[in-house]
Amino acid sequence: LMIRRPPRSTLDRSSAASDVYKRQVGGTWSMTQSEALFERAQTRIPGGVNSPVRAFKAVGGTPRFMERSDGAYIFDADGNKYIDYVLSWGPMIMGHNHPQVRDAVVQTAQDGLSFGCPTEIEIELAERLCDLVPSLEQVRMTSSGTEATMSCIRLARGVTGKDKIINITGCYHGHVDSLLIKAGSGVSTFGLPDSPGIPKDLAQHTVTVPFNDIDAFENTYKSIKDDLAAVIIEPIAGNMGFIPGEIEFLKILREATSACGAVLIFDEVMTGFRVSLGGAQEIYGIQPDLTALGKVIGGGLPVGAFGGKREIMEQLAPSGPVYQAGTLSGNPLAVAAGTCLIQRLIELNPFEELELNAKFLLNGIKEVMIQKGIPFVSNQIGGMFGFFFAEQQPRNFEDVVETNDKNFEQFFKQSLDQGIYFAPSKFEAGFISTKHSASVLINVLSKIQAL
Ligand code: HOZ
Repeated sequence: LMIRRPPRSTLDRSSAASDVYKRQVGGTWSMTQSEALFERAQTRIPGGVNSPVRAFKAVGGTPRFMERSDGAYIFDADGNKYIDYVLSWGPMIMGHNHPQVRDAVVQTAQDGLSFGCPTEIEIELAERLCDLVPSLEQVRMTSSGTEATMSCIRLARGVTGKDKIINITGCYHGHVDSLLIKAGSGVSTFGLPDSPGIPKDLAQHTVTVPFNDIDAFENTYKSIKDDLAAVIIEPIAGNMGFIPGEIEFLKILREATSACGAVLIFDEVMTGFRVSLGGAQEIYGIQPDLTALGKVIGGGLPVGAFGGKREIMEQLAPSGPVYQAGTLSGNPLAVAAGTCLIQRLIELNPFEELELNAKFLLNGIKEVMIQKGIPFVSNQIGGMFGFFFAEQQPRNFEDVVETNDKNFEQFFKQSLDQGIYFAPSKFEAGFISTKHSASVLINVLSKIQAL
């Protein structure tokens, strides 16, 4: 069934945007549709977007308003087609608008959109997650990754009876009060390492340590281990660009938390079902006590989940005293989409191929940059990747800050003009899908060679 939008000329406009609209019907077309929509959006939506990085502030220019997507492509309101390396910030690992995932959602919707009661498909998804992710024995669904990490923190504090959290600088765990201290992603993009609105009394319980810095961790750990509830980390960071954790650093976190009875939390919202079927913890062979998931496990619908050892998870209400809940948690449409996508991933196990394709892309870009004399480094694992305009691979947030902003901005804009959509901030990671075939990659590289 095709639902057609009314022609633009009949759309009802708010007063502040009506000037924009008049200019359009007057036939001058002095603005693109994206520009007009952005102007209109800013009247009723703060900054014109529902999540800050989308506003293109770090790179300048107008965010493109999207209308539809298919496979490796997204299409904007002006009819432009882009090869997409953001992929809804990760979930679309088998391409946009995957027919089987879409069918699973449509079919599930025939029977109802939400019940606020348990359903069998929630058990199936929980079983699948526990089978695949090494450290999971029990799992609880949420509606976003932010809720998942927030719940991990509460549970860690609840089971340990302690308050202090070690958070790693540049890691981003959603906009959770306790975790927005020197965080990555949008907060770094906008230079807001400590957001207003977080009570000092709460912030004082979060201590930050640089990524991959064993000495700094050990010093901090020694001074607070008796009060330590949890250490939380993205084992492969995807919110200060893409930086894999170093195995020695992750091992130290595991040993130290076990030694003092604190909870080790891996935020695998990005890396779960993105770098391998078992996530980063499978790649490193390190099992956290709790894991936060999101993105791919919802197939593109709003979703999150957290899970871990049975003895910790059973402390959650209703089996235990730590309260956590959600009206739309385990929503049937999100669960159906996620279960279907995970099933396709199990059948295809595309992670090696995704990594080879990402590497091919990045090597191609590097050759172009070498010819131009522009320092460029890159990295990739499974279907996630990143690049920096720098001489050396950054190891932590402080290194990322030093990478070249001007070169990033120029590359981003030129690529966008050529129909290649990379994340609009150097603090974000890139994503590739099974639909980014050899011919798509060759097309991208020929465009980049012409930049
Ligand atoms: N949290 C995402 C960045 N890591 C941004 C999500 C969005 O803007 O849609």
